[in-house]
Order: sequence, then structure tokens, then C-alpha cells
Amino acid sequence: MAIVSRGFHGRRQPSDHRLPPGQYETRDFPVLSAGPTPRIARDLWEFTVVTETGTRHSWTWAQLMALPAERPVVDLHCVTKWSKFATTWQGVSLDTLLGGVETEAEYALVHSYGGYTTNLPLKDLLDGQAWIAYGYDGADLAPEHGGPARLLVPHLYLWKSAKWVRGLQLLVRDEPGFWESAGYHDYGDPWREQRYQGD
Ligand SMILES: Nc1nc2c(c(=O)[nH]1)N[C@H]1C(S)=C(S)[C@@H](COP(=O)(O)O)O[C@H]1N2
Ligand SMILES: [Mo]
Repeated sequence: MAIVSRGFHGRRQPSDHRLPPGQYETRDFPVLSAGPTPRIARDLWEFTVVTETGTRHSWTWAQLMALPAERPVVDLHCVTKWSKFATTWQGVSLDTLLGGVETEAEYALVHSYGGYTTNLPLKDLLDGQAWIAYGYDGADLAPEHGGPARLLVPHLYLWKSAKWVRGLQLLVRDEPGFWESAGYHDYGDPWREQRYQGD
């Protein structure tokens, strides 16, 4: 008896398995910002992690540049339903930045220059899942896409990838960020289509 999987011989396009439910593929790189694009000079830029006990760990731009860079190639999924495949970035893994941070917190509230915030479990920033990205497609990350540096956490909907990132607040209890307070899902897994609260 032949056992033929429908996925193998069926009508699926090769990239179907990369498209989460309700999404479509785009080749553009749309810009989605809830406010004006802040301009942050690199010599004033700083990334700060504050732990639940109030301990601060800061990196200047020069210190960030001195850390080992990675080149993740990842698919992006925006809650407004576009997905973009195989985007290429340059940045520092959060594993590298958080490696020396002592914490018992389980949540992070991400803060951006300009005031945007978003929350996620701390473990979603670890194990090769998230970067502070400063390069895109072989060039400096453009200001409208979050330059000088943004969070990149591609396994969650793109609103979690805070542009113009300035730091992380590590929390024992989860706190909603900007879109999460406005009815968007607390976690935002595109594969489970967690767009809104209650999904
Ligand atoms: N600081 C900040 N980060 C942000 C946003 C924002 O408005 N401000 N928008 C989020 C949303 S809703 C999306 S879809 C992505 C869009 O990133 P892009 O403009 O580079 O496509 O950025 C996310 N990060
Ligand atoms: Mo978005």
C-alpha cells in the first residue's frame, strides 16, 4: 500500500509551510510605526538592561559593535497579515548581552526611544531567538525600520520587534506593552494566530 502525504504530492507551493495561518507573502518591506521616527545619534545611543532588583547593565554603541555579530536570515510575520521571507540581518544575540546578567525574572518589557514598549517572556529572548539588530540586507539599518538598532524576535509577530530599542526591563510579573494594552495578544505566536486578546 502506498502511503502518500498530501503535502508532498499535492498542490502546495514550496513556501507554503513558511506561511502562518491568515498571512500572505510580500516582497516589499512595509514600514509600520505608531509615531514619528526618532533620530538617535550613535554616540548618544545606549542599550540598558535593568533587572528586577534594579541592577543596570548598559552598552554604548562602541561596546555593542565590539561584541560578536551574527547574521540571522529569518522570516517576518506582521499582524497586519504580511509575511516577508528570508530577510537578512546583522546584530548581536541577546544570549551574548544577557549572558552576564543575573536575574530570576521571567518577563521582559522592551523600551524604545520614542516611548514604544512591548512585552514578552524572557525565555523568548534567549537560545538564539532574538537579536539587537543594526544591519539589514548588508547595510546599516534604516531609521524608518528602527535604526540605529532594533530588537529582532522573528518567531513572534513583528510588533514584538521593537524599533529604536533602548533597553529591557526584567520583571517578575508580566506587564503589557503598547499594543498589548490596546487589545493585541500578550504573546503573539503567528503559528497559533495569536493576534488579539482571547485568540
Ligand atoms: N518603536 C517602535 N517599534 C515598533 C513599532 C513602533 O510603532 N514603534 N511598530 C511595530 C510593528 S506593529 C511592526 S509590524 C514592526 C514593523 O517594522 P518595520 O516598520 O521595520 O516593517 O515594528 C514594530 N516595532
Ligand atoms: Mo505590526
